[in-house]
Amino acid sequence: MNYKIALIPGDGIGKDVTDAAWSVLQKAAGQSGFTLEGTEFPWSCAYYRQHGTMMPQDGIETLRSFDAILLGAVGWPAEVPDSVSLHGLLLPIRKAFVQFANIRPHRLLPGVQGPLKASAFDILCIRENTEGEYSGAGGRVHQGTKDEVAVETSIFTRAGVERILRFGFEQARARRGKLASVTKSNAQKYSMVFWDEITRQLATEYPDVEVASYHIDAMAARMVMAPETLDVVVASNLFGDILTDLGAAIQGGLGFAASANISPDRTSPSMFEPVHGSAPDIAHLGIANPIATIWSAAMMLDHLGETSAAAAVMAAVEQATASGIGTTPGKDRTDAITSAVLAAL
Ligand code: GGG
Repeated sequence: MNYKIALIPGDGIGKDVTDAAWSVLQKAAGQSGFTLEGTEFPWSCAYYRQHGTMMPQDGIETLRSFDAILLGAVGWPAEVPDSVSLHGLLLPIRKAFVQFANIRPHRLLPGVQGPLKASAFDILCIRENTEGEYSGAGGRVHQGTKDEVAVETSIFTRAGVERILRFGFEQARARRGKLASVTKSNAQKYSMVFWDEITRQLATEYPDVEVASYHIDAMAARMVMAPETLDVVVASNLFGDILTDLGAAIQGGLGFAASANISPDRTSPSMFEPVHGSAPDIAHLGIANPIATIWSAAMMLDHLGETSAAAAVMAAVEQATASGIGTTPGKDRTDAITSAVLAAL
């Protein structure tokens, strides 16, 4: 079997971490008897400076023919505003390919010391990925005057909320049977009350899943105080984005936080990327931790149906971290961590 993979390293440390993950993927593929054919696209803030757009006009159509996308990081705020780079590349890909489920696992890898006393947690955050607060609906008028107004509307559709919650229920059913649905329905009395209602409606179809609704503030506290009580956590685009940085923190840092943007009906490619951004402060120093991207690459193999290769990559990552490699920020260089994973593989 041959899989066509679109590689978008992006900005900053994106190139270092995708190169690392690609070398691990190639070795895993060779061992498991399939091939991965990569095509690299230079779409990034550097591309924007040359062309005035983050990707070409036919970028989405170009990506459509691939089996999956591996992305590094997007953003170089010193030269391109983050709002331009995010809305020019990452968000359009997620929306165009209906990658409505952004899956982000949070657990401690062996040998990694998190900041909490609790170490036995295993949380799967599922972030709604195509609408909500990141819909891009809004505008500004009277710019630069004292009468200036900015409006940004969150869009929650029944179809969008129902499909992400149903995805969450299914994941909970396949794991430990617990779903936490996150809103702020005391303050946001339309969209979030709507989300809570749909949670209750779907719960009747999943009597085997234990469901609880939390406000985002209570969930933030619970992830710190009692993370071991959580299994699957499902949240809107913005809330999921914020909670998963907290998830990254409790699992030892952004260097360990993996993610998959899943298009569940498989009519379009899914995209795999670390949660972290381009980290301009450490770009080009060769010290970025590639583990989040290697873990995301393992999620890609799993999605492609190469489950034993995916498990082998994760076992290799865990063997490397258990021996202390890559567990302390800044201690091991990107290539040393990659070599340790390759050796374990
Ligand atoms: N690794 C992808 C990346 O560059 N993430 C940075 C970021 O700001 N992402 C926003 C988002 O995930 O919505």
